[in-house]
Amino acid sequence: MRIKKFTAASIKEATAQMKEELGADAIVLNTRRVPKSGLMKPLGKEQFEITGAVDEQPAPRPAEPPQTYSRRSVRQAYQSAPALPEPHAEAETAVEGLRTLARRFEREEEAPAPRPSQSLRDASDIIQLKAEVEDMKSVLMQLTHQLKYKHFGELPETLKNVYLNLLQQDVDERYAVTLTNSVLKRIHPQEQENATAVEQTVLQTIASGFPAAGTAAPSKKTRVVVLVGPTGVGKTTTIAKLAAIEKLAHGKSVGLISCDTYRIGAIEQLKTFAVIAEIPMQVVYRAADVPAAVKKFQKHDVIFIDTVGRSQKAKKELAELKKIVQSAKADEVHLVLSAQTNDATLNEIVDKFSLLEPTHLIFSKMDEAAIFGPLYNIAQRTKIPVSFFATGQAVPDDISVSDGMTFAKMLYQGRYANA
Ligand SMILES: Nc1nc2c(ncn2[C@@H]2O[C@H](COP(=O)(O)OP(=O)(O)OP(=O)(O)O)[C@@H](O)[C@H]2O)c(=O)[nH]1
Ligand SMILES: [Mg+2]
Repeated sequence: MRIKKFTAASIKEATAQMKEELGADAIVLNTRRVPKSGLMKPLGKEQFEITGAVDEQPAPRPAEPPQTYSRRSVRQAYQSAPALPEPHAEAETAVEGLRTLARRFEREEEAPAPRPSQSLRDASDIIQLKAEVEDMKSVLMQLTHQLKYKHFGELPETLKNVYLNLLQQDVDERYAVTLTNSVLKRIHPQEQENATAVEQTVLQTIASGFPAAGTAAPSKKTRVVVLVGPTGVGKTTTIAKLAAIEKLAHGKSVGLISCDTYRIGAIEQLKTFAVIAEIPMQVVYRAADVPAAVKKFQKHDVIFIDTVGRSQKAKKELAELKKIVQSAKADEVHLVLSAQTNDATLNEIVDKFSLLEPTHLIFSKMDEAAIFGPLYNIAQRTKIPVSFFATGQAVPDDISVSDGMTFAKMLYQGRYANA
């Protein structure tokens, strides 16, 4: 047996080399990827090595089997042969029976014996098949790699990394393309290979495109602020934080209204806070009672209205919520979105809650999120100003006014920066 290794850019090429040198009967014993020596190029930096083998002399036909038969094979052949006559039958019939038996043995002998190397060949075929699949995978990967950059002309490596990083953070492809192109336009050509300068430009580009709402303009009129959103996203906690900040940090007079008479314990949750913070609170049971409650706080600077959490799929309940928002004559409707929600669900929530005409988005639970691409996508898609980032359970500390640069860092660096 002759064994030889062949190295080429693809399995196919290496196999062709093997067949040419060792002949058509050669088989593949093994394949592996090997790094290409010399300069590493970004694409096609690997080669494939196959180990081929061939029998130099054709295997001799197995020797004629001796004309003896095991008892078992004789018995089997006998059993499957036409029934032999009983011993007491005539001699000619017995002879004919023996002839039939002999013919069967002859037929068995003529049948080609399986070639001993058949299973080896099968194994070799499987190895080769696997290697070809690997080969195709590698070509596909190269194609995908090229397709990823199809939107761009020549892109420096640093900018390719920007694009890939944005995709990794689940930024929608079209926004990632827009961002990368904006960075390319903004950055000085001499800085394009400077990773730090590129990152700074990326952060500035994300920050300047982020729809931060900024702080509410001072007003003599009472501001009526309603928080709405799916269940458990942090509406009540956020209201407690905001009410405490308005009162303690800004010295405003605050009124609280809870419309959540649906969930057990919801009223108590806000009431406990209201008592501690010494903020007056009203509970309303129907949309029709909202105007009276608002009127009661008409001398206050801000009124926060807490609503029951509703699934975006609950049409009837969302229509009820709309009545509350309308009865309150809300100045601001903040839709609270949890940072843990995926793209598709966020889209559905925003679509269904658009019935309530949200004026702002609040991003909650940002401290628990692993990536921020979905929040970026929803902000870009809706262009609804983002008012606050809620970043923990502590009242009132874990909240901040939304800010483009803070968000840019979280998005691009893929982690909640506790700043
Ligand atoms: N980690 C983290 N937890 C939060 C945040 N905001 C709220 N929570 C927690 O989330 C849970 C639900 O908060 P709630 O304020 O009751 O949520 P809700 O939207 O009012 O819930 P429903 O009224 O039942 O729809 C509580 O355990 C809060 O402490 C946040 O920004 N980060
Ligand atoms: Mg609540």
